[in-house]
Amino acid sequence: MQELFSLQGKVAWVTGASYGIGFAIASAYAAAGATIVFNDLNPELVERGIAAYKAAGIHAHGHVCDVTSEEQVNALVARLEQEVGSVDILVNNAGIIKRIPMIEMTAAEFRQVIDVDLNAPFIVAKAVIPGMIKKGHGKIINVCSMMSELGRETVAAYAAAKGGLKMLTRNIASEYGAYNIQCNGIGPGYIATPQTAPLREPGHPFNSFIIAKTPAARWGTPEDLQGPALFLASDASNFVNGHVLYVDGGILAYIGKQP
Ligand code: NAP
Ligand code: GCO
Repeated sequence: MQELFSLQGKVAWVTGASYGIGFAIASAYAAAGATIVFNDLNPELVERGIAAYKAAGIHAHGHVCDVTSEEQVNALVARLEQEVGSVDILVNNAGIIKRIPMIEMTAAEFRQVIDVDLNAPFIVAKAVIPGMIKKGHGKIINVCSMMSELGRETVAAYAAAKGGLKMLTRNIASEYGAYNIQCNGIGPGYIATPQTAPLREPGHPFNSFIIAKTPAARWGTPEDLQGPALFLASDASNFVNGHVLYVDGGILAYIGKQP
């Protein structure tokens, strides 16, 4: 069984993984034996990430790369092939959110969210798939959301992007499954990270709303995602394709607290 979940000898690239969910997923992959590559938007974040991995006993390869830029992504993939080998496992984790009522949101703001949360996973997956085809295997894990299934006030662009990412996941699985490439989504519920910090401020009504909506009666932690993300990256999931694994403490199963 240990062998089935081992990532020994694998190169795993987790995008936007200096901290938060990406950092937790990459740390789990390192513990399972993978070589870790991550990128972030600026040198300060990359340095901060390298130091955080080092403190956790992990030698991670950090690079500055904006995942919305096809040019930067292709250049990084070429560099990785020289430095660590081609990517076996890709986690499209980098993401942004803008919480703005839809009729106040500009088209430029909407486009920016779609660019990072949907176009970028396409760009990065497209860049690594040829190497996976050559190797005869590959794992792509797209970080989806509750908003891949549900709507809520103020997150129109994010929901459109994460819903689209679920379908991109199914399409990659459909198009490249025959090459032994598995593309699945992981759908975190409400997780305590800097992205959700504004919603968790003391006294914010959203905090008690989420706890009431979650059968587990708590916010998730980035560590809650480690086991499911390892499953999707390992040989244990070799016949699981086009699936979104929701890790949400039961939110999607629950109608809500009865009055
Ligand atoms: P986070 O704390 O905001 O981290 C996201 C990371 O992505 C940051 O390091 C960010 O860099 C980076 N990033 C943003 N745009 C980028 C770009 N163009 N190129 C490269 N890197 C970029 O978010 P998180 O909460 O850990 O979320 C990680 C993923 O999980 C996201 O896709 C998010 O939508 C998803 N998710 C989160 C939750 C939750 O409850 N937290 C739930 C469901 C899904 P900067 O720091 O420079 O912005
Ligand atoms: C929100 C957004 C995110 C969530 C997450 C849910 O409601 O503001 O949906 O912040 O954290 O993506 O899965």
